[in-house]
Amino acid sequence: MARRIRVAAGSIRDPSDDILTFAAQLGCSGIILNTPDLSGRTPFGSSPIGSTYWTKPGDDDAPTHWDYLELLQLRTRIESYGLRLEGIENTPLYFYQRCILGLPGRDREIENYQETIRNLGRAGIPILGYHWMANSVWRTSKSEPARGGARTSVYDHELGRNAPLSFDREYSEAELWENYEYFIRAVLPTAQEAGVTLALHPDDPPVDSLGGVARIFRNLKGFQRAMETIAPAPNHKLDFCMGTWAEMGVDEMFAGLRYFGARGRIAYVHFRNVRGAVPCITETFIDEGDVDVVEVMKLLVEMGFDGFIIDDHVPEMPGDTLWSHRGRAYATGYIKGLLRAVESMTA
Ligand SMILES: [Mn+2]
Repeated sequence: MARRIRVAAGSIRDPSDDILTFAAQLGCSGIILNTPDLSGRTPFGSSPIGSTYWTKPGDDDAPTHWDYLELLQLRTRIESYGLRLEGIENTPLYFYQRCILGLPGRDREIENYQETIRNLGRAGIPILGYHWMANSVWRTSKSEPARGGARTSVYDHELGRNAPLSFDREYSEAELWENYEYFIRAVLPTAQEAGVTLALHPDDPPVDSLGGVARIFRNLKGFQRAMETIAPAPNHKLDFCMGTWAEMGVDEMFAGLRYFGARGRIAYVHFRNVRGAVPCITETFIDEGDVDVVEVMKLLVEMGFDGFIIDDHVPEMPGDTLWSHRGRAYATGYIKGLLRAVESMTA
């Protein structure tokens, strides 16, 4: 069987010489950037992963779209290391936060988002990952003791449910769906014209509501509604986050993987593991946790998945860097070994 699945590096906000060199040394075929800072602003603080920080609508100094030349320079920089720029996941949240909440000004945000999509297409960057979390990813602990003295992240809804409202009021599930439909139907045709695939990440954690804002991408049914009823298109796919899907329950994860994998609707995979499901989940090393990762890789290969895989959140190992070079070297090596073994067994 021809090898079609690529292993890339991810969670990269700043494509520094150090990170790109490291990714090349690990044998990654490319990278995906996450919320790159193209304008000197830092909406997510030092790390976009697991952050609970987000900006509120109304910050008018903020840039509102990404420019063509910036994107092109990003791509040529990454290619100069022998790596492919697979895509970018997550614009800053404030690029489209009024859209999620259905606030005045959303049409202007949509125009800007469309411009970002066109510029991605012009710059030859084929994927834009996005999500529909108005208040980002939540964790109630980032210091849970893990294997051998590592630390990891936990979301426990018993603690998270005490959060104050994130915005001025509660936002219902019906509103979030209505706003989603308005947004995706406006931007998806632009993406199609531009040759860009939009890839949807699940709500992490996948609970009903957080800080008063409903979460709609928390089960298979929600994804089916988005991908088949509201916005079915060949360039509308999933950023299949194994970790977040497993937070819904391992059975739901496999159901989603089989359903969308068989239909060629998975653009790329966040390959990570967790223990437990909502209301309480703990992130784990890739080789522990509830998900049988061998089974996942076998399914991907059998279904003819031809996208790429990245590691995702990794436990914090003492002495590691902010980007987690140690943790990522372990996860990426594990993923590459697993892929090689499964490919050779199914050849
Ligand atoms: Mn993820």
